[in-house]
Amino acid sequence: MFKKILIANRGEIALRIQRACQELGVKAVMVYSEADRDAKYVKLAEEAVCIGPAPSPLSYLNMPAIISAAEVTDAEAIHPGYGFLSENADFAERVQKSGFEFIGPTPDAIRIMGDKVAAKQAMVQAGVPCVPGSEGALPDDPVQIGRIARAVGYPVIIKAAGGGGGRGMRVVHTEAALINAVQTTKSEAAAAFGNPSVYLEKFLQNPRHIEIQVLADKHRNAVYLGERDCSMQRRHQKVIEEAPAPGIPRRLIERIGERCVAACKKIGYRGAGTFEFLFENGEFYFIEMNTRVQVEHPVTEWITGIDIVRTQIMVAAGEKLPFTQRQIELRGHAIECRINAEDAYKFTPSPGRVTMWHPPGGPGVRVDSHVYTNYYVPPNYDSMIGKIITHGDTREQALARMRTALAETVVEGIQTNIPLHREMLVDAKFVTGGTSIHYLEEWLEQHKR
Ligand code: MV4
Repeated sequence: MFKKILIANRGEIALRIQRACQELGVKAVMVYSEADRDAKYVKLAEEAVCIGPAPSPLSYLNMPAIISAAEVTDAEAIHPGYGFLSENADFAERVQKSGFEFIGPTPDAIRIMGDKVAAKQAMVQAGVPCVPGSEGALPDDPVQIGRIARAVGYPVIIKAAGGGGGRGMRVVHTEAALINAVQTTKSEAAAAFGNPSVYLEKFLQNPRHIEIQVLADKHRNAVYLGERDCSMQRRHQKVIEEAPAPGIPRRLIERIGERCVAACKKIGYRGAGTFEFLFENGEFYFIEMNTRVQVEHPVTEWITGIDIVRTQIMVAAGEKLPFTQRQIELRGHAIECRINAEDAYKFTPSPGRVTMWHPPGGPGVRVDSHVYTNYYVPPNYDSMIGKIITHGDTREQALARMRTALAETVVEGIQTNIPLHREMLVDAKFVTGGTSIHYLEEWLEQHKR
């Protein structure tokens, strides 16, 4: 096992990784920007290194500063967390070439999954079901593009190969609008991602977002840890996640999970990963793969009893996965509410001093947050300041515990989205379960204030 790891992230996930290090007896080096200097999770680490001023491009995205911090502290490995440099293949490569272990997949795997056309081709070859569409990037010839779209059937969606997470997409309803939409998406993609390549898919009108968590080691062992339902989102930002996904038969999950594991083995994937699917009319359609630990990993940790962050570190150190697929059993139901420093209905960011932080507790409640009374939420980063996760034997119990947890929680001095969560947790359709990716945005439209 490593003696020392550098944590190249901030906030709640930096604290989460530090906790895993403590449990493994691994020393943690925290890097921080000037904006995070006084945060308690920074003081808690064995060592801490300032990597630059508050703006992320100068600190948490500053590759030479982070690698230098690893050098001066003699760390052996770098955990990138999520966001920032976590899915940057060039960073993973520079980490490796500087003699450190990157806690994540190989640079090649990150690169393939970052190119959505290459990722989809890899999945088709590995037998993972994908959304019907163009095989590979669209050609330049408008006649051929027209033929592809007609064969797929309208509506279609044009997506940038360099996009992902909802960036660089355009829905097309008629042949008349097709060529213009392709041209516009290509120019935007060239400007935004430096890659004009686009592909086309059948547009699914009312799907759910279901994702499969996988873990793989360096010895070609891979397992899936069930699914998560992440359909409750606004503008591609997840708000509530849960596991298992309500109403989806176990045998369907098992079938798709086995496909994901086969794909991992085929491409030599290692570390934690997530296969994102759209689920509509009883069918799964692969859309993207995330090559990092995700914000919502705790719901999977709770229903499987597996520590995903600890396992990431163990497999990066070369250890074999300490469990087989047969040993993985799902127990109960878990729900996560993301706590954001923002206006609950206008969604404007609300940074500033937290004058009171009173987190919930009790049976079946977990809080992942770096916040405390008198913590200052800097305006420079993502608005998510923590997560409340509840577990129960049943979905009903997990929901009931979440309602109690949200009622107990006190955050003063800044605005948060907790009022929205309290409303969602008593919303009849959400409580029934199985709402689509459009549900929250439609609800907000109908409850304008
Ligand atoms: C789609 C789609 C419908 N049909 N692809 C958005 C984020 C990116 N990961 C893929 N996205 C979508 N791709 C086809 N063929 C609808 C979306 C989509 C979406 C997907 C997941 C979660 C939220 C979403 C919100 C709007 C659109």
